[in-house]
Amino acid sequence: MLRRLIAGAAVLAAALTTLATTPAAAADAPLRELAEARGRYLGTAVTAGKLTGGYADLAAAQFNSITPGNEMKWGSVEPTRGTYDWTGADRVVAFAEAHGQRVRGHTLVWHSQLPSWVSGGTWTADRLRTLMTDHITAQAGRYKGRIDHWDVVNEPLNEDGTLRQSVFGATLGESYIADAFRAARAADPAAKLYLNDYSTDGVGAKSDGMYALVKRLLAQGVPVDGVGFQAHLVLGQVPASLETNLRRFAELGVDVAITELDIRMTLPATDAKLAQQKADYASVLRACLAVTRCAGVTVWGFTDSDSWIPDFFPGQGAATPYDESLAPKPARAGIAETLAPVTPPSPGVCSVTYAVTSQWTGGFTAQVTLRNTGTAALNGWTVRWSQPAGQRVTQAWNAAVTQTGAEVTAANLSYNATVPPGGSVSFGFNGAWSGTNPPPAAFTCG
Ligand code: 9MR
Repeated sequence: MLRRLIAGAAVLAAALTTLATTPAAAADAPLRELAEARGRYLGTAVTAGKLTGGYADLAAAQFNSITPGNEMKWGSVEPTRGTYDWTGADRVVAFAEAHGQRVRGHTLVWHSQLPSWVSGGTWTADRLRTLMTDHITAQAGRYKGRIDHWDVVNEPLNEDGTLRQSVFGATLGESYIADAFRAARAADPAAKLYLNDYSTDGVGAKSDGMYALVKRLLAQGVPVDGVGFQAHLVLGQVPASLETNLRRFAELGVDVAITELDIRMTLPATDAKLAQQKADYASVLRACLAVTRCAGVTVWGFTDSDSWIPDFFPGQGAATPYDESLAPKPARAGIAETLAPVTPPSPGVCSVTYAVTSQWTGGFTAQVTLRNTGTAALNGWTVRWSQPAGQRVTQAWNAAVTQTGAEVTAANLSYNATVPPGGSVSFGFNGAWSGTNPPPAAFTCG
């Protein structure tokens, strides 16, 4: 239940605004905290066997969503029919839960990394459909209630937007997609169910095919909640239509997410290439922030030592935000600066982020976070803002909130008066609105 609420909040986070953190200061904040304040998640794919030491520390500190890079693929979990090995998948899920991270389950049905007993078999349509739904029921059922998003079907399309003739497509036609989603919904009703593909990031033949497919599935009542855009990109070639493309899918009534972001370059990496990569990461993040239904961004490995690129594209690499020794690259700053609070800085000691976490006719809930960006502890604090459209605070928690006309003042309570340097405190309120519910233009804090 809690997981649903958190996921819902991310999607509904409609508005936020802030004061007083410079991009440079933001670069020091954990990426997961910056993303959360913008109503998004920031995720990474990980390798279960590497989740120790500095790799684990960074994965835990910087990201609030985890995708197992390989451990949930059919070939990993069901190498022989009916015999499951959950070791790697369990390890990743346990790690995420221990660090307050969501899990993107990847993936239930894919033509690749299939065990040979599936890919090499000769199947009647009925038999293959049963194998597929049994697999989904077992895997989604095992992690029921613990997965935020499932990539139910991965890479269903050819480059021209037609159905890939995988063992599933060739044997079952498009109907396998609907059957897979229905089986996943039955096995884990709380998970958001995604269709995921690559080279669908910009508007083009393949994404047009995906768009038409999603429309058909929704028209049939198939429970598709989201579309994932892998975004395995090439340096300097972020599609100009990325944001437009995300938006047109969102307008179909589904969530969207960037699910496997990396930006590869021809090696060696130079300062100029790394600067371009920083700009490219920033523009992908900006596209997601610009589309309300973009739930978040996942990088496909956060360190260059854990990236698939050098193996698959000889001579290329350096595609992720951290280098092989786990040091941050300019791309990491590009992410941080893009996620940083949006209002220009003022020379203050604190910053404020504001997010509407849910909204309904006449009412809304907002969360406000004050962060101490100074070097001394705050002992007692207030946050002030002006409600731009007549909104009224009706109830507040974790702060004493008063409103006179449009002017609102929130003050600490005794138990949360002290905020150490770099620390933050959050409070929330319910409000009433009519007409529109824009965020406050600015906050003062101190
Ligand atoms: O990162 C994965 C790599 O370790 C595997 O060798 C590879 C096998 O195809 O799969 C990689 O992840 C893929 C993901 O599951 C689906 N989209 C493309 C990714 C890169 O190949």
